[in-house]
Amino acid sequence: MSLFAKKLLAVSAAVLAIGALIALYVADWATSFPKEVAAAPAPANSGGASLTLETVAAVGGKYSPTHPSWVSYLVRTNNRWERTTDFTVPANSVVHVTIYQFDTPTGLRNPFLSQVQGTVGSATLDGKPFTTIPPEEASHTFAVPELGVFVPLAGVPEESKHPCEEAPCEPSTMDHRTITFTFRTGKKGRYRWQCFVPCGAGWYFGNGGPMQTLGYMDGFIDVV
Ligand SMILES: [Cu+2]
Repeated sequence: MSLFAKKLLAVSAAVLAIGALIALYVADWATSFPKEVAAAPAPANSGGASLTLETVAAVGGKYSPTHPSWVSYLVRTNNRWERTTDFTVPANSVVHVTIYQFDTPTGLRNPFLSQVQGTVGSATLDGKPFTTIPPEEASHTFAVPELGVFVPLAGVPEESKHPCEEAPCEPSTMDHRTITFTFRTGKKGRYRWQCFVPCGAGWYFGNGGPMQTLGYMDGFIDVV
């Protein structure tokens, strides 16, 4: 075989291999979405919909066999916790959110995001209205930038007595913070939401892994 033929073969093989990897990336990762969960109707007379979420320090092997140590959001549906971050909510409506936050603080790099913004009325932390938390006490945030909604979630103290090791975390027996807030939806569409705390421990600047993969620290709110 001539040198030219060898080179041609090597380049062709490399192009095919890279093409196959790109195809796999698109088919297996970039186009896979978490399961959609519809917000529950809000309690009588309050109108709108309600979402109950929890944030956990480690999602555990039951919810994520491939990434048991990742931080994650879970949603309450049909009386159990599910790991998904795609929620359906009604258009031109209010959504009442309750988040049970079980993780310790990581801290926000941008203190602007430690202010509550874009909610209807006051957000509450452990039953008390609040407008901001010290940036270093943030464990995660719930933010829908397109709707101007930013809510910081305070962390559980490191020395807490009954920490939750891995999901599902149980609010009745394990140490947590409770955050509630309400936001208004507008027209139909798909809105991205995400955590802004660099909580992906062990990843570059804390922003890889669960911060970059749908179904953990970010997802979509489908307004329908
Ligand atoms: Cu987070």
